[in-house]
Amino acid sequence: MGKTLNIDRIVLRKMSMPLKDPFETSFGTIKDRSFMVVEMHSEGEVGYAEVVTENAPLYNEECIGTAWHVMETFLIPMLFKAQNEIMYPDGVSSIFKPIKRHYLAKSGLESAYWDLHAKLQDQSLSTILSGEREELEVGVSIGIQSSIPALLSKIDAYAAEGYRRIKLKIKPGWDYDVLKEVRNKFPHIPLMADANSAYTLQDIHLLKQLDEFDLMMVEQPLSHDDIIDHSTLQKQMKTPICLDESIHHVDDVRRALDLGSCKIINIKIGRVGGLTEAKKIHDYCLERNVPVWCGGMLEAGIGRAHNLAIASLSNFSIPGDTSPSSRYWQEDILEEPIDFSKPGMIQVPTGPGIGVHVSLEKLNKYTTVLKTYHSTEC
Ligand code: OSB
Ligand code: MG
Repeated sequence: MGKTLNIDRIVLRKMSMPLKDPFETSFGTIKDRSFMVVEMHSEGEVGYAEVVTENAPLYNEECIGTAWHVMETFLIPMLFKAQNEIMYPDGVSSIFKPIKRHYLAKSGLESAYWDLHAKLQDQSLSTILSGEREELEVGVSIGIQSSIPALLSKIDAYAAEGYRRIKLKIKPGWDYDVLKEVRNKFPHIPLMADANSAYTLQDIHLLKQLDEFDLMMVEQPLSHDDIIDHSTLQKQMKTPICLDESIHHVDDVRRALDLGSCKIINIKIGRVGGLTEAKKIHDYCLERNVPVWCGGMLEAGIGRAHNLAIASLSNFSIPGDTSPSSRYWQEDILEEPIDFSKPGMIQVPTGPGIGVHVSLEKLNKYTTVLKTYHSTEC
């Protein structure tokens, strides 16, 4: 608790970073990752966060254009205006409450505020959030490949690196036969599939057939905004359903669990509007004995570090999409990239805040637009 934070300026950056390999999902292919970085300055410290959206609104309804607009026009002025009333970082989400949705935009500012707060307290973000885990098991998410042999060799390589769980992206035409061959070749590997909402209840026959493969879960098989049809599907499927896109806050989780729409929750800090809601969802799922895991959004090092902090909470009992920097980047924006501590494991940073050092040189190298907002202007 304690004194309020005095933010003197906020910097928004639009970033573009080349991925090592294109990443294909049911909603499209990403070659260069576009996203935003938020810097929040106070007393010589800087809180950082990423806004994990893209140029186009394909994962959800937000894109960089909408996020920038909503942050610049509404969220940043609201934050500057009300900052003296914020006694603790969880107050930021209350300030943003009048603005509907725009979770990824809100999360960028809210998460930067948490980092800044933790740094000014000289404590790690994990500690501030009451994280208990020091080292995390890591899974990998593998995009749709050009052929099944190409996929099998990718899985081989990631398994050899020590990843504790393999997640495969699926879509109509890249599903049953692919999973069958993967299961034949890797009978014991912890395996799951993520459809990014590519199916409907008309595909129920096919989805039920996935029960053959002993998957840990199927992630978001049906529409991005649905919890009703998922409940129908879950009643007919043995494999646990995990919701990603459909979950924005703890009430969504309550409704989904009450309806029996899923048995596992993917928590992404961005998708739920920031760390406060992410922790709420974690705590609620713990009460209801529902496991959670930390999803990924092709983050650079700043977002990766935020994910490690939240994933250090006790109920993150399933390996997350919290891979080392090298999974996606030739060069990350950190002085030292995030790496395995041992195969398949990553240590939660213990330094102040997100506990990683951002390289200003690399940050600038991949910045395409930069704008600074001063508290006095609002
Ligand atoms: O659905 O989890 C998803 C990447 C972009 C958008 C949505 C998703 C993903 C991933 C990648 O699966 C996870 C990662 O960052 O490693
Ligand atoms: Mg997903």
